[in-house]
Amino acid sequence: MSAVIEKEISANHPLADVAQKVYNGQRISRDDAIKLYQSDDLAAVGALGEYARRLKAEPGQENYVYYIHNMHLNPTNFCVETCRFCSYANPDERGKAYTWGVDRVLEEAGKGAALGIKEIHMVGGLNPACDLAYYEEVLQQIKSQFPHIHIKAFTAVEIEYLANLDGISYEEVLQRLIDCGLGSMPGGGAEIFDDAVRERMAVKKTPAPVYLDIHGIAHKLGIKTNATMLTGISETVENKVDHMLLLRGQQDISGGFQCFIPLKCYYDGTNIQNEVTEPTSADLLKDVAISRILLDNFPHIKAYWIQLGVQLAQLALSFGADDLDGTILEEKITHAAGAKTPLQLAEEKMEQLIASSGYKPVVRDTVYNIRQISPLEPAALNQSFAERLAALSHS
Ligand code: V47
Ligand code: SF4
Repeated sequence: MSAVIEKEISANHPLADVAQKVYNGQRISRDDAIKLYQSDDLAAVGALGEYARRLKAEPGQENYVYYIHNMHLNPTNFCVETCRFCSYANPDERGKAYTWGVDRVLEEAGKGAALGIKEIHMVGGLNPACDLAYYEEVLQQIKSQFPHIHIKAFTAVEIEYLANLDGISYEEVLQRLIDCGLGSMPGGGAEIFDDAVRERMAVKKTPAPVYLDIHGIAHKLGIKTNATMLTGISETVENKVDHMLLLRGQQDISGGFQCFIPLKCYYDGTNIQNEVTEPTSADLLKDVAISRILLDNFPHIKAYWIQLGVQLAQLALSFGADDLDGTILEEKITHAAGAKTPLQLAEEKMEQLIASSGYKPVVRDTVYNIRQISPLEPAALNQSFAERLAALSHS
C-alpha cells in the first residue's frame, strides 16, 4: 500500500532521517518532533503529515475525510475557575452568566434533533448548580426523547469537578453518567500540560496526571474519548511536543483515544495578548502535521474549522488531518473570544469543502463508523502546498 504514496523528501534533505522513520512507519522521538517544528520547510513537514495519514488509513480509504452532523450545547457559562484565556466563562461578566434548567437543555437539543443531528457535544463551566444529579437527569431526558443521538459530553475537567462536588471517585462519576446515556467524551481541558504555562495562565484545574487518569478510566469503562492541545498561551515547541508525548504514552496504556484536536487561542475578552505569541498559519499547520506523525497511536486528527477558519482547515487536510469535525449548529467558547467563522455549515457545503480540497467526503458517527460516502469526487488539485499557502496568506 505504501508504494502508492509518494515519498517527497530526498536523501540529502535536512529532515531525511525523520522522513525515513515516517516512510517506514516507525515511531519518531522527542528530538525528531522538535526538529520538525524547527524546520523552515513547511511543505516538507506537511508532506510527511500527509504520508503518515495515508499510511494509517485503511486500504482504499486513504483519501477519506470525515465529518458529522452535530451541535454544541453549553448548559452553563458560570465557572468557579478563572483560566486567563477563557472568555466563555468570563469573570468580569459573572453577573450575566447563564445556567439552563433541564427543560432548556432539552429545548435546545430538540432544535438540533429537528435538523437531523447525530451528535450532541455538550460541555460547560464548573458550576455548583450543575452537579452530577443535574447532569444525570439531562442525559436521561435527552436519551429518552432522542435515543438515536449520541451524547459526547464532559471534559476531564468537568468529571474532576463533579467528583469533588459529591466526594466520590472519577470512576463512579463516569459510570453513573455512562449508565444515563453518556456515549463518549470530548478532548477539552487539556490546554498545555506544562506546569509553568498553566501557572502563567492561572489554570488551577486538572493537571496532566488527573487529565490522563480520567481518560484512562473512561477507556477502561468502555467509552472513547478525544484529546486536545491549546496553543497561543505562551507555550514553547518543547511544551507542545511533551504534551503530545504524554498523550501518546497514555494511549499506549489505555488505547481509547480516537482523535486529537490542536486548538488555537482567540484573545478577545482576555488580557493575555501582550504576554503570548499568536500562532501563525504555518504554526497551526505544523501542529496538525506533527501531531499526525508523533501521535502514531491516535486514529484521527481533526482540523477544527471553527478555530482554523474554513480555508486553513481545508489546507490542514493536506497536512495530515482526516476529520473536519461537524456541521456545528452553534458554538460559544471560541466565538466568545472573537472567532468570526460562520456557524452551521450545511452538509452540502461541508462536502464541497472536502471534495474541493482533493479528498472524499465521508459522513461518520461519533465513534468513526462510516455512515455515508459522498458521491462527490475529490477535485484534482493543480496547486502545490506552497501556492495554496501563499494564496491563503494573501486572501
Ligand atoms: O477546553 C478556551 C479551549 C476548549 C479558548 O473533542 C479556547 O471533538 C480558543 O475542546 N480560544 C473547548 N479556545 C473546545 C474543545 C473541542 C472542540 C472541538 C471538538 C472537540 C472534540 C473538542 O476550547 C477548551 C479550551 O482548551 N478554549 N478558551 C479561547 N479563548
Ligand atoms: Fe472554566 Fe473551562 Fe473556562 Fe477554565 S477554560 S474558566 S475551567 S470554562
